[in-house]
Amino acid sequence: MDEAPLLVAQRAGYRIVTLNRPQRLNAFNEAMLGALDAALDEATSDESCRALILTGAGRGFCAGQDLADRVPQPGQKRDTGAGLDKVYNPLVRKLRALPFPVVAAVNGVAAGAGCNIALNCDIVLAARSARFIQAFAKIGLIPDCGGTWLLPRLVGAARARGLALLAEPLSAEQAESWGLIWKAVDDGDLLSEAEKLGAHFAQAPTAALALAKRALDLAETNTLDAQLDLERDLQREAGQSPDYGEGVRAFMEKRKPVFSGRGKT
Ligand code: LHQ
Repeated sequence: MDEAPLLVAQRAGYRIVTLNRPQRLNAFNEAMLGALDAALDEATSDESCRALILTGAGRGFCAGQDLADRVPQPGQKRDTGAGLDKVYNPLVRKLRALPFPVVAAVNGVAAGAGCNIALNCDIVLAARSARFIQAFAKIGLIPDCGGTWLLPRLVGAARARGLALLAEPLSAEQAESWGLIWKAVDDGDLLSEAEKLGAHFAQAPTAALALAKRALDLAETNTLDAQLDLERDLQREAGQSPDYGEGVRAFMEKRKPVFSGRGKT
């Protein structure tokens, strides 16, 4: 029997999801994409899950779409947009809307859709030996999975164009210094650092973090005026959560807060 293309490990308050086709650098095939979609749904419906770590098995994080499944045949009518419409775009939307923080632990090369799935995570940690490649130009495609939206926002127009048009690998350290990712860490520390974040988020005011994620996403298209109104509305919602009361009480009592993670009751 084939090995499962995705592994899910439960920890106290968070899950580790591992892309598991190491012989293909965890390139996405249909089975893996379906399993990833289901794993996101399961994590969302588990109230005790307050963070997710996404990583890869073996020496790569993810090499993007498995190209062996997409070899164009002569005379065949091709619609490369259909795969985005049906699978990748809903997956990116779901990933970004998760109601808890998502940490990418990029253990090795992240290319094509694999790179952009990582960059859609809330916090991106990368092993120092990892590389980020907008590989699309090498096969005559454009950056997808939100790449053309994310890149200029994360690293600015000039670097976004360089990355998209040259498709050269970017080291983890360069990615950190450009602001593409949160941090590069020593290879041997990657998973422990990611798990530290998982454990931290497992005790965080999750509902407020979900609202902060939503506000930051909407800020990309809002005017300052609209964003001030949105902050008012979301702050009102955060203020009705039990965690707000607990956070302030704990501060006044000089103790560590015990957050439930729940939203307004
Ligand atoms: C692979 C792959 C791979 C299959 C490595 N597929 N086998 C959207 C819409 C519609 C259609 C298409 O796709 C998309 C979204 C996309 O993601 S497009 C972009 C697809 N990805 C790429 O173009 C990246 C292709 N891979 C590479 O350029 C290299 O493998 C990188 C730079 C990632 C890593 O290079 P190396 O470290 O030198 O490893 P390698 O090339 O030797 O790869 C190891 C094995 O993995 C090798 O198999 P083999 O049997 O020879 O050991 C590769 O063929 C296989 N592999 N990526 N995407």
